[in-house]
Amino acid sequence: MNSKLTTQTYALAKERYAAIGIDTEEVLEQLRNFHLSMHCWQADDVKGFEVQAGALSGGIQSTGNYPGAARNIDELRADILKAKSLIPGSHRLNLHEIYGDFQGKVVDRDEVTVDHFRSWIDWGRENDTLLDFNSTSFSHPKSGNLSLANPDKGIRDFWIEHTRRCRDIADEIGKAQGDPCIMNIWVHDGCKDVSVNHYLYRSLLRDSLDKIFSEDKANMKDCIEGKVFGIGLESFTVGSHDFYTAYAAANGKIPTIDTGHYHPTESPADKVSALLCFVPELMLHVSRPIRWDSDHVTIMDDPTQELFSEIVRAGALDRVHYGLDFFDGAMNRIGAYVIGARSAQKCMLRALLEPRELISRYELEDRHFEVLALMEEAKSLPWNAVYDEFCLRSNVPVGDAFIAEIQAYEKDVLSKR
Ligand code: RNT
Ligand code: ZN
Repeated sequence: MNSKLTTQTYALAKERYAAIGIDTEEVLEQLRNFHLSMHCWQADDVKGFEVQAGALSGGIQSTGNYPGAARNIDELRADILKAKSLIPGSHRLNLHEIYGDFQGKVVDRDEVTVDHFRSWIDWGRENDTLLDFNSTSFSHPKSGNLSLANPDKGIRDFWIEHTRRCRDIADEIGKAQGDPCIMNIWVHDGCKDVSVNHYLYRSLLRDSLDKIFSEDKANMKDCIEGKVFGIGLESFTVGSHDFYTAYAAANGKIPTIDTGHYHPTESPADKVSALLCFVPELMLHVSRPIRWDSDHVTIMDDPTQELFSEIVRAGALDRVHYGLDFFDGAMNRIGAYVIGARSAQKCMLRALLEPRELISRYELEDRHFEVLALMEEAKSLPWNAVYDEFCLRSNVPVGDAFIAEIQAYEKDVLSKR
């Protein structure tokens, strides 16, 4: 699409929105301040760079073997920069501990330090990218079915030490970048089959978290992520949604809502207003579950739209951290990032463009016909012209022009791996 057409289409859209009281220039500014935290693990199917790396475990799986996965830190960094060059706005990078710069040395999880992330801190500074962080309890000989909730004190202590170190690293990253590093803790702990020691496991997880969080840190924020089940751990999950919700509310921590971690008919969006009454902030892992936590690439589907709309309607834009979390190995992985990030942005844009003051007023006056009519009308307003303008002003490809760029990158770079 040529830029003149984009500008003209935007001018018309701007007028159309002004007629319902929405200032698209203001919305574009809000969209510029909407930062996604791009998950580094889409580029290499959650493998990481440990010299001693084993197979992916912990009940998660990346399926597909499309060629071109990043094989080392340089390739992964190049891929992230390529993806970022096709996504408007400025975005963060979310690192897992196993993506440290280990320089060919075996560094066990209870030995990791900020030194293994210094080159990432430099990379972030050079590339204008703020970093977030995750401890990694899967894909390790001591992962088993239970880590922080393991009745074996030796194993439990190993993971406590790992997670404490991760908090130290996150704090150092936050300090260096002058912006809090958001650290997520997700552990896979659970049981494959019927089991009876649920209270024991949950008490142990609570005690491990208490130990991990015993020191306050000024430059990082703690998030805790529950889920329904993992592969091979189908019957019971220690860190369920209720467990972490209660823990977060009692301890002022940030719950992570991964959109793939609920029963298929349960609405992650509906949790936003409920949780924000009791916790300071939320972290999101935006994904697309298909029948289960399958981590397909985010698209503009109803659940994603509803999630972002709920955040905007709650006036909570700056109380939420916006992470992505999908890992699809069945298509061009850079393309997957770009589709997922742009779709999340489009959902946020549509949420921002909703004539919510008017709708809210009608609702409070019990005028339900008007509410429904306006919400239906809003769906077909020319939001896409605003997104195209955002891309144009951000110097990234407008519309489907990014497809050709990804095809070229595949031909020139990915296919040679
Ligand atoms: C797993 C969780 C977790 C992981 C990442 C890799 O079900 O969603 O967030 O996807 O830590
Ligand atoms: Zn997640």
